[in-house]
Amino acid sequence: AADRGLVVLLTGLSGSGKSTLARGLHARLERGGERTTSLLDGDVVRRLLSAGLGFDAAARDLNVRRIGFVAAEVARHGGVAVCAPIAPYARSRAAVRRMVEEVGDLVLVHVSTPLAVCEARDVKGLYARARAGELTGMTGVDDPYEVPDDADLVLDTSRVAEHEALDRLEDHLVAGGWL
Ligand code: GGZ
Repeated sequence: AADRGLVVLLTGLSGSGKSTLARGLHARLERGGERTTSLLDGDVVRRLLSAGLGFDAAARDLNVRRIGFVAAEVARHGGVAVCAPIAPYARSRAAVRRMVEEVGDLVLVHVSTPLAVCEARDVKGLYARARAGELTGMTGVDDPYEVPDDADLVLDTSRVAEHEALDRLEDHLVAGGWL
């Protein structure tokens, strides 16, 4: 499977640590030099690929499908794509799975850091704004996060350190024959 295209999709709440893990995994894969890796960074996706899209259900679904489409193209050519949208809806994640599995493999990682921890971190102050009623449709507050029942790996960054989480991810990819 070392030549199979691979998409690693990290899903979880805002502040769960997805982006940090995605960037860390990307760096490790690049350093390893065995696989060329594309990082579909959330901020960049929202700024370019999904510029102008909001956060209602239809927009989120489209955003996640766009990421899936690009990631599947990377996988089609034998590369690895690492992406980390919230991807709160099972339906959108299933659509990504279908696109990817036509051409390669999908590893779904649920970054399961509890809401209370994400909210305590509140890196961008979004949870505070949502609690104050200044922001509506915040995932975990007044918009749903549908917990995946098909995750290959579940990582809670309030319980495992970043390096440990990255070790587990890497071990999983080695065990699956992708590295
Ligand atoms: C959730 C929001 C919202 C709402 C803005 N709900 O922690 P962040 O700031 O940097 O990451 C979040 C990001 C989520 O975008 P995604 O493209 O990953 O979401 S989805 O997969 O649902 O399309 C957060 C910020 O955007 N943000 N408003 N209402 N997160």
